[in-house]
Amino acid sequence: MEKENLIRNALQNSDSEIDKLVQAEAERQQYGLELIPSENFSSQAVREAMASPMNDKYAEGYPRKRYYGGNQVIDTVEELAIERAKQLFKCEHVNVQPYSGSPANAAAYFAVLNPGDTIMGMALAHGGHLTHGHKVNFSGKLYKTAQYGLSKETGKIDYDEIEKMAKEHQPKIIVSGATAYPREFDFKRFSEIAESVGAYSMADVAHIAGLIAGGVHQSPFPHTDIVTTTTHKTLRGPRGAMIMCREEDKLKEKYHAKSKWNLAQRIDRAVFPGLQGGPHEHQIAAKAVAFGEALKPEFKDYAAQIVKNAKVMSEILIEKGFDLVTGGTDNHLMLIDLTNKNITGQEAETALDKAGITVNKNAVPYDTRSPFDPSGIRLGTPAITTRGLKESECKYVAELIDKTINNHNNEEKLTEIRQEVKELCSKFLLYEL
Ligand code: DSN
Repeated sequence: MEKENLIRNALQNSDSEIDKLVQAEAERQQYGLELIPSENFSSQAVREAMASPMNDKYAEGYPRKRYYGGNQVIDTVEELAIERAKQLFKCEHVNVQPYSGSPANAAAYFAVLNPGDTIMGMALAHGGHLTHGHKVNFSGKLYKTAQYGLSKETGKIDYDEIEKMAKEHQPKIIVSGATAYPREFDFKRFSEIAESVGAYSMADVAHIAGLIAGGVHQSPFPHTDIVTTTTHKTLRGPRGAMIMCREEDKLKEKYHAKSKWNLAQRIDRAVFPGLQGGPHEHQIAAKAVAFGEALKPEFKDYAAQIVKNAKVMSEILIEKGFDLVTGGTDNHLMLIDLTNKNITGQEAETALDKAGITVNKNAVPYDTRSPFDPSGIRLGTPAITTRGLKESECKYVAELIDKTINNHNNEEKLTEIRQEVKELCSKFLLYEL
């Protein structure tokens, strides 16, 4: 990518305290390696849309049907975001108003479930998400849940086991998608299982949306009823989310026979007025910009490069004796069980931070340690790929990770690695600072 401006003239003049912190964060990003797989660097165009006067407009309702005046321009922006998203994901209906991933999932459930219905989703401890039915989250409090895990032998999804669980628990919705799963999802199989028990199929593709848009991961369409995603991960847009679905409710007779709404209408009504108030139109403008970027042919190259980079890093890490859950990766992320390296996830995260390499500690399937200091770390390539790193640099990054883990108690060595990280980052600058 080209170096970008961080325009903040007014901020510098009016609030130097916050401005200095913005500068400090930009420097941290510029001279460190960002390997958290859910993070990315949005373009300057996306950030300019976020910082535009669109921030200031209230627009409850939907395009051409608003509760406030003055929405002529806003309507066009939201219509563009919807049209671009439809084109990108080849889906029938899109709602671009969800503020973020958790509210998107909440609205999806509100659209089709009643309190007390059963959600089946992947357990957080195996790589799922809080909103897929965890007991401390609204999804596990309002609804009954059945949580599936990964195979103990392979670390992969066991579709036969999910089918068995679905028959036993008779869920009303089956959720696929994860935050720490390094393999491809078989959305067709998920939907077949859902259909066999008369459940809705939902895919939360937040992590892999950019890979789907770029054609390097299978699409959940046309198999899946409801698809939610954030817009800021591999999709490289602003913080935010959207819900995509088919128009028709295939289970209308079974669950909503008396309702006059189809699935698309139920989703829209669940987002507003069901859950949210005024949509964040600056964020929606920025989503439209990001979808426009993702529709360009270069985005396909970007998505393919994310996967190539992850593959090469995983090969080097395996060579260096790291235990990758599932034995590798098909997508943008790697989950590493550090037990054989005699270091905990928290210790590794701290040492890597000192070296300027940002990852997050993460539980591995069947982890016996606490989530506050689990056995693993999770890392991925979307952000470093955006800044221009290719296979040869990614090999080097994997070597730096190995060196850091081997020297995690050696402050002098960590300082040396920090310098190597800075030198690498200086060749791939993000901002004009
Ligand atoms: N926080 C996100 C992630 O890191 O995967 C999930 O919401």
